[in-house]
Formats: sequence, C-alpha cells, structure tokens
Amino acid sequence: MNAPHPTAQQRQQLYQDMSPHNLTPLWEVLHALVPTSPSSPCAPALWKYEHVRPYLKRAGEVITAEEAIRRVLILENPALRGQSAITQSLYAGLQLILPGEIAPSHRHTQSALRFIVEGSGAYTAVDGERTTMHPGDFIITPKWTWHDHGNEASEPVVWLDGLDIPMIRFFDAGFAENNTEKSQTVSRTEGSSFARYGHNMAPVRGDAPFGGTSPIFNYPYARSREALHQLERDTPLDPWDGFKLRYVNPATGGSPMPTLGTFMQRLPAGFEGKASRQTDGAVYSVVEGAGTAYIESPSGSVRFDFEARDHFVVPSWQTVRFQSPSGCVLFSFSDRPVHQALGIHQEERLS
Ligand code: 1HN
Repeated sequence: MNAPHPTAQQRQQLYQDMSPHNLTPLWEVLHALVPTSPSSPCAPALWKYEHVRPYLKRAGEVITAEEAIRRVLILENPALRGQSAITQSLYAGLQLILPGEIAPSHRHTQSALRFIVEGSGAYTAVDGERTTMHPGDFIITPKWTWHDHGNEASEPVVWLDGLDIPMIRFFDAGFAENNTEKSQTVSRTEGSSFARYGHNMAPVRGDAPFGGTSPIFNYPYARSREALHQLERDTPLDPWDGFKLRYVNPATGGSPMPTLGTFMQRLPAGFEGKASRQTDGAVYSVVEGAGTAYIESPSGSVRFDFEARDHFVVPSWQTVRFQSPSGCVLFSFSDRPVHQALGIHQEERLS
C-alpha cells in the first residue's frame, strides 16, 4: 500500500529538521533556478553627464588621484547597490585625472577598458608603452599588465572604465599587485603596438603578446568614426542597430578581450529602430549627438533621453529600441564574448 501523501506540515517539518545539516529541497526553488527566460535583477538606468559631472569635480577637490589610487565614481546599478556592479557581470565607473596627476602603476587579473568621455592629452601606460587619450578613443588594459595613468596636459580628463570585476569575483579568481614604481618605465615609443597590429598586418614572428587579449592598446575614435560614416554612405541600414561595428582583436578576429565585447554604432538622423533583446546586458556611452532608448523591463517601460557623454545600461533580455531624430554615435560594451564562448548567447530581433 502507498504511504499517505505528506501534508504541507510534514513537508515544513522535513525542511526544518534538515536545515541544520545544510540541506534544502530543490523542488521549492526549481523554477527560480531554471527560469523559462532570463529574469535579471539588474534595472535599466541612465546617468546624465550634467548630473554626474559636478560630483566628479567635487571628487577632484577632496582626494588626489594618487591618494585614491583610482579616482572613480562607480556607476552602480540601482537594483544592485553596494555590489560595485552595473550588471551582474560588469563594472563601470567614471574616472577623473587632473593636470599633473598620476594614478600609480599596478596590475590585476581583471581586464579593463577605457572609453574617453571628456578632455584630451592624458595618457595611459600599458606594458611599457604610453598612449595619449582623445575623446571617443577605446583603450584597453589586458589582464595582469602593469598600467598607470597620468595627465601632463592642461585640462581634466574623464573616461569610462569598464571591467569584468563582478565576473572575476564570481570565479574567486582575482589577484592584484602594486608596482614598486609609480609610473612604469616606458620601453617603446607611442604607437608601437598600433604600428605592428593596427594596419591589417602583424609581425611575422612572435604573435599574441597578451594571449587572447588584443595587442592594440588604443583604437582611436578618428578611425572608428570614419568607418561608421563611410558605412552610412554606402551600406544598407540595419533596422535594429543602425550602422554597428564590433571592435576586434586583429590577431584572432575575436573580441579585444576574452571577457568584454565592445561596439560602436551610428544611428543616422531620423532613425526609428526596431526592438531587440540579447542575453548580454550592455553599457552604453553616448559619443556624439542625441536620441532616445526605450527599454521594456519587468517593472515597466522606461524612456531614456540621452545626449553626448551620458551613460546608460540595458539589462539582459530586456528589449530595447532606439530613436534619433538628429543622429548619434554610441559606444557600448558587454560580456557577450563569454556568452558566445559558453554557447549561451541569444538574440531576438522583434519586427
Ligand atoms: C583599476 O585598476 C582602474 O586602472 C580603474 O584605471 C577602475 C576598478 C576596480 C579595480 C581596479 C584603472 C578599477 C580598477
């Protein structure tokens, strides 16, 4: 004869009795563990530069770059406060360096990108080579390379930092080390890595100095901008993305860094984009122009009116569509290379 069906009370008793033994019933959490579609705890959010800038300025008054090591205001997702995260896997912040300052040399297993937002003439040094920053430049710091920043120009420089910090924290794989020298010794002239890898050519011997990470430190905006504007003149418009390119590691054709994918897109004047969603949540930095992003989140629709230097985040699997009456250029980054490596990347383009 079958045992009588356990009552709700017996079940509760079971849970309570086994809990001290660190046992928990799967059937109570199964649906949350394997949701029918992604349900990110991350919220869409917009940081208007005009609102952020006064706080950056004040940060510049209360702490030096050297004291802070890195003088950064973290863009914290409003639904993930306290986690130093803009999505579950990504970190973003706005870093300020004033004329004459140095952000001292260190290295870590986290990979970093810099996207220059305001000001020109500061430098970042990576692996013995300096590169000068200009607005719209996309600069990378491969994992475990010494890097320091300095500003020998006459104006403050602000850039967006994007790192894979939450991802590396998830894997408990973070290491870091301070350099003995504040500014690393420069051993190559500026532009050396670009000369070797930035012209659709590569050294005949000794490739891949940084493993899976791109040997190019600076992808200058002048080049990216020209590419997008030429596309606008002579290729069909993508109804979802406008004209969008991904940055590549020239040695592999893959993403510039193993964990971070980066993109730049031009939405032409009058653009009315179709909606799409992707499993990779993405962070946007507005380079030029203005427009609107409409995002469908589980807690409702949001509308972000953006202009140059604003930042916003589109969480995983939330649909987004763009409008731009006057045209704009958007930089974005996400963890897409990891999704692709794991075979879990999905995109849905709605018509
Ligand atoms: C870092 O090394 C930089 O090098 C910026 O500029 C932001 C956030 C957390 C950990 C390391 C940089 C960072 C960071």
